[in-house]
Amino acid sequence: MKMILVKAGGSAVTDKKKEFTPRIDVIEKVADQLSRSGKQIILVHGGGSFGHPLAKKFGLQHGFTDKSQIEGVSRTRYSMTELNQLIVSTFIKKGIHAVSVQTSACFVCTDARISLSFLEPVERFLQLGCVPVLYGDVVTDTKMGFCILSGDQIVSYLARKFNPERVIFGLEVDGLYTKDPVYADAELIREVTFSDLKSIGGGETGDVTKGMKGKLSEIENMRGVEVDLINLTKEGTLLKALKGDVIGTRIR
Ligand code: IP8
Repeated sequence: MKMILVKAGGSAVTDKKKEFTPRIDVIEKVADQLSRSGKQIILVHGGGSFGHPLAKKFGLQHGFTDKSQIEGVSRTRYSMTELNQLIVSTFIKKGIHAVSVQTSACFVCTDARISLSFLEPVERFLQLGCVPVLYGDVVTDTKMGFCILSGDQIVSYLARKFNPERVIFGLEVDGLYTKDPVYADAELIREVTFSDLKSIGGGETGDVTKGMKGKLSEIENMRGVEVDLINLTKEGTLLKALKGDVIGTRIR
């Protein structure tokens, strides 16, 4: 069976307006749908209010510039572990055999791009029938000292390594829009080709990893795989997408 890669966006699984605040209802909804799908899954979640405010406060996206940032490296790493634990424990309560995989222990970057990885545990846990759960994180970088590795870059990397059946990005909006969905005339795009992605703006989110623009540039690296963008906060969307229905935006 081919596996499905799911990215649970930080803006869907946390309250971006309140630091360190999870959206338990969304996390439980995700868990329910994953457990009902019967699919093999690798899940990657974002940082949301557990990652981005701290990363921004200490300027972690710029890499090492000053010793005072190291406190931020440690605190951000710890905070991401807390969010990950919460997600994994919710999954386990719902009967999913989730296994946390610490991102900074299996990826090293060079200029904020993955240059080294150790994914054998991910592959082997998957073969055992577990659901590996990775996350956007602060990782070491051979040039910058450290950097922020987004969950989106991890998904794009895993998609190229593991050739999944499909990739699903769970957001807090319905999909990809013709412009930032804060504008009333923004329209939801149902289907788009990889070649047309460049012409779409998408909108900013204030994330250190560049929000929708950053996401689209990672998606561009996944040509050949079917990619769905869906609203993770709505009832039943993930289960439908896992079964192959077009719920939000399909990119192919
Ligand atoms: O939310 C970034 O991951 P993303 C994680 O997937 C941190 O961009 C630590 C800010």
